Amino acid sequence: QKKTAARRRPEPELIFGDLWAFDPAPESADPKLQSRYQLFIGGKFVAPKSRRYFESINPATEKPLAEIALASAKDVDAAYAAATKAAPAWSALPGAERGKYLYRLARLLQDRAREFAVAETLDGGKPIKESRDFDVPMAAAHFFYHAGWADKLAYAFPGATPVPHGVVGQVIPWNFPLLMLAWKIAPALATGNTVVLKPAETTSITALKFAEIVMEAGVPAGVINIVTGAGETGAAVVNHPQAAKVAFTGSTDVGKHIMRSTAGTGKKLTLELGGKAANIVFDDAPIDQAVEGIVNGIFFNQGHVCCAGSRLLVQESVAAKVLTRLRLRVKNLRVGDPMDKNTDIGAINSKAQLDKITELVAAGVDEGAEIYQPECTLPSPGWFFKPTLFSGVEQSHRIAREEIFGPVLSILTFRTTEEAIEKANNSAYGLSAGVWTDKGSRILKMSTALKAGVVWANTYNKFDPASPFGGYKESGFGREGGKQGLADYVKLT
Ligand code: TAP
Repeated sequence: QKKTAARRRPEPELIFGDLWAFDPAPESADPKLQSRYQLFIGGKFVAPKSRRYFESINPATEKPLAEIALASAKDVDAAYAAATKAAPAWSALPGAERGKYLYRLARLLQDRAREFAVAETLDGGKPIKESRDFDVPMAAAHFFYHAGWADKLAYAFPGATPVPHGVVGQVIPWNFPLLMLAWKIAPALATGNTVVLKPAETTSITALKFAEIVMEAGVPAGVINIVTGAGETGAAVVNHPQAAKVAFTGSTDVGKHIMRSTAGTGKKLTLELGGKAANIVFDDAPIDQAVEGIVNGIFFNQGHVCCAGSRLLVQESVAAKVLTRLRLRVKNLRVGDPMDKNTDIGAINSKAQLDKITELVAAGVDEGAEIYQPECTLPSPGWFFKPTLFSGVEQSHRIAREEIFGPVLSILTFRTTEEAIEKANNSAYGLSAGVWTDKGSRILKMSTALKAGVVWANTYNKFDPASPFGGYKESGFGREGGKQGLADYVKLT
């Protein structure tokens, strides 16, 4: 009988084999979008003092989805006032009580998972199978994980008393809108801080839907405030005098700017910035498995991933074999409607990002690398880009040095382990890396030698809330996730 039941249950379509995935209720698939979203300040939705709104566009159709309030400096002031007022009571709550709110947020996200997945895909362009199996479950997992820490902080910092900073200003990018929100809000709340968060201009909707959940969960007014807008709103969040800590995820350029503007203010700062990860394949690697890892590493979320395996370093003796198999695999990727659950590569998040990718790909051709793109028809309207492989790439090429943040892989070769290490570390960035080999000793050697915050071995893009994530060099500093991620949200006394 057991066997029959097992046979009847369809295999979940988990492309990234995520442990945290679950079956959301099918009836909740309606994204329930409002035509206009207000700011979320002091526990309620309020119209912006600026009286201005901007449109959030569906990148797969180029049609507006909703109007979003544009927060001015005065609105950001109001958000900080609410967060400051809420801070003493929130930090004084017993950890177990704060944990209950986090558990509630996690469960409500699970209850409305399908609705959130659809909203995330419509607003950001990522394939629905990714938002359904990765973004939303991982966001819920992040709240569950930090709920567990809320009453155990004394164990995380033995011999010291962790004290929250107070109000934290948080600014996030557009590539994983809900997940980045979870990475920011969950540890801040667990450690007793209150927050003012600004989502990216092109992907504010799931943050505002999250505000609905915050109300439903009864989180005290002012503990979570969400202000939407463009870069100026972000700058107002970062530079506000009541921000005791600033947590930023985004580009290295803006990160450098923020570091300069917060210098000398006494604000605690953490930066999660760009990357140009090396995914390194040795000749003893299981090649088919490695090819899947390469594809996942660069084409997951259209390559809009800070830790994307965007530089493939392949050992010369297997380079031709890997390239042939890679081309075949790329030929079979489905580019198209993000709402189709068979789509592998969805829409590019914005026209500006599409232009940036197009410009860098043209530079790759100009500099002499060999381009491969499969024959396929891209949907129109909508912002789409073909999966692209560049072979014969030199270290000096722009496509080997600059973050493309799109579905474009630059392939370089190496002969010896030392050459692989030298090439992998020859980057201004240091966020992540991948190593494919049969030898355990080589994995250990590489993970020590590679200057990257995360090194995956014989896998890629594996995440867990318990595992700290963050970079070296121009990829930023500070860690998110795990016990280490909590440390940036407290002062130890
Ligand atoms: P950015 O242009 O840097 O934008 C990030 C956020 O900062 C957005 O909310 C943006 O608002 C805001 N912003 C812009 N100018 C600002 C300023 N002067 N002061 C304060 N905030 C400002 O990056 P992006 O294009 O959204 O995201 C892509 C980048 O993020 C990539 O480089 C990627 O590698 C990085 N990223 C890193 C990680 C980690 S964990 N390291 C994770 C995801 C992404 P607008 O949206 O309105 O411009």
